[in-house]
Amino acid sequence: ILKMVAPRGMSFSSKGPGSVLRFDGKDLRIGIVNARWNNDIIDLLLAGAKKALKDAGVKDENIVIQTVPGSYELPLAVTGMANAGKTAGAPFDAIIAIGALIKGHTMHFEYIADAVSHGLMRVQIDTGCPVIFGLLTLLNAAQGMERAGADGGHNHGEDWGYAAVELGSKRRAWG
Ligand code: DLZ
Repeated sequence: ILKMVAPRGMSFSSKGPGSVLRFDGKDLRIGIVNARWNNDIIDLLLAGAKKALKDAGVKDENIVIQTVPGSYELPLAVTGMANAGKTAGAPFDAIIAIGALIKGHTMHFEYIADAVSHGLMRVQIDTGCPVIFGLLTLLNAAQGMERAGADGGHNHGEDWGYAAVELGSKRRAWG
């Protein structure tokens, strides 16, 4: 077993999806459903996701965005979007669900986080449409702003955009 040792004062990190694999999004149709709660965080994540989609070649007219009040509404709205796309003969290749849940003083956060996580997994298994999990489960708003790339940091929304293009492309290959 090869053991990697970081030089003194440095640490190795394998966090994140690794280097971005390039997939061509020019023919893909991507949906985004975002919750409006904690909208400072959401707006940045949404911008990051759109930036990545465009960078991967997804056309503006093939990016459809809907909003819902809060994260709890995401699974049903994503289901509706996936089904509506199929019915209209313009199926979505992937849908990104974006929400930011911030822990409060009651058990509310735990219940919603659990329900939404399971709900979104169920949607993609049931519909066959890849659902990208853009739900941040946060201990405070500052964690969310950091993950949304405020102050020039890494914006997780970009990862979700690229993940949507990768899964959308792969799903086409799977048939
Ligand atoms: C009610 C609520 C609370 C307290 N906190 C959040 C939150 O941090 N993030 C979020 O996306 N939504 C929150 N909501 C709203 C619920 O998700 C949902 O919209 C309402 O309970 C109505 O179903």
